[in-house]
Amino acid sequence: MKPGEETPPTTKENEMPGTDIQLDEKIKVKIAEPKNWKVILLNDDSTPMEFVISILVDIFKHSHETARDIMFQVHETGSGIAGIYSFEIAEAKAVEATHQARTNGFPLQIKLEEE
Ligand code: TYC
Repeated sequence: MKPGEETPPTTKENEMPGTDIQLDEKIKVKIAEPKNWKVILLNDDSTPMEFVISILVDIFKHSHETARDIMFQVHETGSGIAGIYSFEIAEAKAVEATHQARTNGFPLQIKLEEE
């Protein structure tokens, strides 16, 4: 505005243009919960039992007793759940466990499965 020019009357319209539009539709936003992922250990013939237990304790934060139970579950049935996490955490733990296995020369296989 120029100096001395009269200010226009304040109305709702020129204060906040567009705010007098009324929407009579309700907008429903549905956001799905992100799925969790199971980290599954697979059995093999040569990864040592104690190594699998140490992975379950160190990376998946189980007690030694629970780790032993999970390891025997895998050994006896072919597979077992190490833990259930968001995809990013599941992937990071699977990568770390696989890396430790390969570094030690063991063929431990791990897969991720959506819940
Ligand atoms: N079957 C292995 C053995 O007898 C032990 C083992 C358990 C290997 C669990 C892998 O994910 C596994 N040494």
